Amino acid sequence: MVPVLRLITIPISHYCEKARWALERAGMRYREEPHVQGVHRVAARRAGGGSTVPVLVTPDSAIGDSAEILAWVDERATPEQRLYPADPAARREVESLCQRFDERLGPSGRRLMYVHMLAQRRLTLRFNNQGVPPWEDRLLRRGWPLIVRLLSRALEIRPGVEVEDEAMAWGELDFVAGLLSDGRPYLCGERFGAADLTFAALSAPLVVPSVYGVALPQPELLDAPTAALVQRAREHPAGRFALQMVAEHRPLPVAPDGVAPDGPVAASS
Ligand SMILES: N[C@@H](CCC(=O)N[C@@H](CS)C(=O)NCC(=O)O)C(=O)O
Repeated sequence: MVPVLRLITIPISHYCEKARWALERAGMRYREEPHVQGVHRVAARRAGGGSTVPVLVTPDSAIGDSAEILAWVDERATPEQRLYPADPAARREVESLCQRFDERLGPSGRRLMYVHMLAQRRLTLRFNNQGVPPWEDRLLRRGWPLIVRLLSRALEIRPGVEVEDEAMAWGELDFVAGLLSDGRPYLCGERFGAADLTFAALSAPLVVPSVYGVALPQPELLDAPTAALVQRAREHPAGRFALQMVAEHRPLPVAPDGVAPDGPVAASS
C-alpha cells in the first residue's frame, strides 16, 4: 500500500493553500495536519522540514517550501495538469514570476491581514483554528494576549507597517494588471500554470475567496475597514483575475479529513 502524503499546515496560511491547491488539482491524495502559529514550527521540524509551513512529507523526503512542493507535484502530474511549461526559457519566466509573488505579495498581504485580524479576536480564533488539535485551539484562546505579542514580533508588526504593506500589495496587483492589460488569458502562455496558481493563492488575504482549503471570513463578517479593503481588492482588475482563477481552476476543497475521496494515490518516485 502506498503511504498517503502528509501536508503540515497552518490551515489559514496562503502558502499552505498554494500547496493544497496544487495537490488537489493533480488529484493527489494527502492528509492535512493543521496546526496553530507557533506549534507549527515544532510540527514542521518534526516532519523533516524547516521552521515554516507548508511541509509535504512524501515517501522519500520532506519538502519545506511551497514552490518546491509545486515542482514536486508537477513532475508527477498528467500532461494536461502540468503547471510548468516544458520549454526551459518559458519555465524560467514562470519561476521568476512565482518567486516575485512569494517574496513580495505573500509577506505583504499576510502581514496586512494580520494587522486587521488581530484586532478582531473572536473572528480570528474561529477561522484561524479550523481543524487544529483541541489543545492547540485552547492554547491560542487562553494565551491570546501573549500570542498576539509573539506573532507581532515574528511578523515585525509596528505602528504604520500596514501602510507600507498595503502599498507593496497594491503595487503587486498593479503589476499583474499591467501584464493582463494586453488581453492575455493567463500570466504566462495560453494555459493555467504555476504563476496563476501562486498569484491567486497568495492574493487570498486581500480578495478572501469563498473557495479555499478552509472557510475564510467573508466581508459581511469583517469590521468595516477590513471589509472595505477586501472590497477594493476584489474590484481591482488583478483581484478579479485572482478570483476568476479560483473559480475556474481551484477544485472544490476535499473532504474534512483532508483526503481527496476519489483521487489517485501519489506515486512514490
Ligand atoms: N518560502 C516559504 C514561506 C512559507 C511561509 O512563510 N509560511 C508561513 C505561514 S504563512 C510560516 O510558516 N510562517 C511562520 C514562521 O515563519 O515561523 C514557502 O513558500 O513555503
